[in-house]
Amino acid sequence: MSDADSADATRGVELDADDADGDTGDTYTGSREKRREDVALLTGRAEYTDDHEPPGTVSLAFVRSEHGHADLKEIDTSTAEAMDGVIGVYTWNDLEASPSPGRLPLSGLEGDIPAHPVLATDRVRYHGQPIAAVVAEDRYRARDGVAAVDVEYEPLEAVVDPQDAATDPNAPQLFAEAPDNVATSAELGDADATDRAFDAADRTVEIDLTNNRLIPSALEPRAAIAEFDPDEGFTVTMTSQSPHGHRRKLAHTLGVREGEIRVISPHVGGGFGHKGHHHPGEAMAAWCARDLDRPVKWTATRSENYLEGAHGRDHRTTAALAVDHDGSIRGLRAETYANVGGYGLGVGASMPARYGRLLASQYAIDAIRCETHTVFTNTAPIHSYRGAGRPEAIYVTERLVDVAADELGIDPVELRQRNLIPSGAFPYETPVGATYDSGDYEPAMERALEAIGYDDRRDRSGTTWDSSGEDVENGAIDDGRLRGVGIANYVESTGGGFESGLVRVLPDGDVEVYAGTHSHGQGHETTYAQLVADALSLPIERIHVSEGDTEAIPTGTGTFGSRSTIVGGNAVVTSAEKVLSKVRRIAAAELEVDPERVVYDGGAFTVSGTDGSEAATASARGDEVSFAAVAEAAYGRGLPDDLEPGLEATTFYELDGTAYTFGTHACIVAVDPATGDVELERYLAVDDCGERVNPTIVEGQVHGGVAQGIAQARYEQVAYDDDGTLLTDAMDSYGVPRAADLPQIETDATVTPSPLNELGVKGIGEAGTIAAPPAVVNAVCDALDVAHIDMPLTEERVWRAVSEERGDVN
Ligand code: MCN
Repeated sequence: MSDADSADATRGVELDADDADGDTGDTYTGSREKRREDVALLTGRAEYTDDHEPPGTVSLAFVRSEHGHADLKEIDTSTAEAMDGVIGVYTWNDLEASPSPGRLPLSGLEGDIPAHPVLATDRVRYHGQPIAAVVAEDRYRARDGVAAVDVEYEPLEAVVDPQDAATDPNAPQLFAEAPDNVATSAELGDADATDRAFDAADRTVEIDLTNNRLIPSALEPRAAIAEFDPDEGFTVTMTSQSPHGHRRKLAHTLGVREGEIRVISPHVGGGFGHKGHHHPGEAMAAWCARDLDRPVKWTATRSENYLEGAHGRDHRTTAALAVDHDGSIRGLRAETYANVGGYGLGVGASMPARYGRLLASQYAIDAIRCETHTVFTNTAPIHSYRGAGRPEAIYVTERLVDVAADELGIDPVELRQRNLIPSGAFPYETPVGATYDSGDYEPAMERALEAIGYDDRRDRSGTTWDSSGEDVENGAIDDGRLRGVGIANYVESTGGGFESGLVRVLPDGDVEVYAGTHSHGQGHETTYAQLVADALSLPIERIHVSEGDTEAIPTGTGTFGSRSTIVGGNAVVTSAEKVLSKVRRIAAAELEVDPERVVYDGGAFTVSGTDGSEAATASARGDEVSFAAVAEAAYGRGLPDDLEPGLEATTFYELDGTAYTFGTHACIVAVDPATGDVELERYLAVDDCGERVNPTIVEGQVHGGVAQGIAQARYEQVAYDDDGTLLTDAMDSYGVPRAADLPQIETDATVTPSPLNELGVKGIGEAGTIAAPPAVVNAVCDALDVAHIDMPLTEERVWRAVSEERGDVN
């Protein structure tokens, strides 16, 4: 895209007054359609997995490891087996004796590292790992059965910190096949070029930081109900972000063919990544259903979800920035130890791609070098959690930039502006292998700075505002708190993989849309309907969107990586266009003219032409044929000889490249130095995800993501003790914020279309989780005038930082 094109392509969407909605008016796409799914969700009519209970359903519960690391000496199931209502008790021996491999598929790991067994073999590697399964007539008796299983452990020394696990020669080794507990190592960028950049730069700025470990806290815990029929195979109703992906992985674990499994996923109450991963619970339910010939249900308790559901983040990073005195960034270096937990669930593969490739953020940095080591520890498996590598990367860069600004005595905004990739440089290739498709960073940043009143705030940051003089005129409050302002720029890689979209026109003209993605809060039922209604010029009420059933839907990929709109959206639109071209041919036959003469508008076909031709005649007659009449013709009479009956099309859409969403988030904090309490006085997000299908849904996505980003910055921290016992196994110990803990989130947008797809869209689902942590931490560090505090910024940490800064504590 040229400079001029890019400038034209960027148009700000006003926050205030009449323009506030950014609604583009005459099309569904770009309008603020109300979310169709919400009526069912809000009135309790929506069916979730646990609501499904076929006749004869029995309950599954797990005996879980009480230790982080231990050998299993003996498992005595005899008492449980004899209990009233208990139907089956299983251990690894039963799985091993069956034709099923009984292990979750490994992905992204090198060598012969054993894959996660559904039930532990002879050793457990994390607290909560399933050891035995008990099936009983109801969930209470299943739990009683679990309590009656006696497990004899021989505890082993545990390691929970990934850097210790990889670098301490005395650290316990989890797998003989993974020396130093390292699952994978990856390098990105040119080491020599980076060394040269550091040698040439005026100075080096360094930081050591932790990206804190998190647990996804979806409202609905994971659940599955598995049914087995010897003729039909398995039907697994489950909480899934990726029904086809789960079918593939279940087939692997059960040792059957994909065609023998149907996965149905009804409404899903949030996932944030972890319902895209393959865990033991769902696979065991399916295995038991086949063994017992009964429908088997498993619904995780909140604690089980916390013990075993894939966690997120958990990086230890040492990073450095090579900068000149004038603020030019010449190079960046990062070395990261990333925890993968007791078994790898595939994070090894996504680490370098998602993490290292984002380290340039929005800056033109000549040389970047990133080394990552994914490391086994005695903790729950880690996988992608909303953002999946991007929040970790952007946090490193945006923190480094603030530290550099402080050391150089340059305003952090000025330092950012000096290094932004210019709008004329797109597509832009970073030194770590990312090609940014489009971007125009300056306007988004300007909007954020203006809206937050940056210059004024900056002048007064790090000071307590008192009631004298100018500050009062500027609205300052005499409350003795320290104010700070934080800015974070970000980019988010979106898209990836293929997606299926099927559009079927029924004989009465109604339209069914099927997509291989699966909404679990994102609102696809609304946004896909908007896109298809426009593509077919039909009222949106005629469009019916379905996801979540592998039998009804062509093989797809799923919803993660903020890919649904850009890949799934383009798939359904392409199918709609294919259908429309057939509709046009049928209409032409009905109107007895060439297809080129057919004009489609407002759901009806007419004929253009004034030249005395047959078209002109038809036009003069005022001939018109409706979309519904054409649909009917497609299934019956009047079809041209060269067309087969039916009116549907399927597309397997793949994006050629990756679309990079971007933006600037800004935040103002007030810190009470006496207590360490932090109040977010304002939080403002300016995001650019290209064309917005539905601005309200986009803003909702930003709100949710920012809430989770603030949660990471301020409240959430998974804690294990040295033995690998999970201390934060419930919501009373894990700090999920309540609504009242969050500020009003203000949103604004610029629109820079992606040239990679006709809709011009990019994803938005994870932006908030990426930008919010550095925005908040930058603001608090600014207020306290300290270089760095690790997340979460608990009162104690903040109070200690203030006190240390003032020399009050040692
Ligand atoms: N959208 C739009 N215009 C755009 C981009 C997106 O109108 N330019 C709309 C979409 O049409 C869609 C929504 O915004 O309705 C999100 O779209 P997209 O960015 O494509 O992301 P996905 O639908 O693929 O969702 C995935 C993303 C991820 S990776 C996680 S994790 C996540 C998230 O979305 N988990 C969520 N949002 C969540 N929201 C809820 N409520 N619950 C979760 O678990």
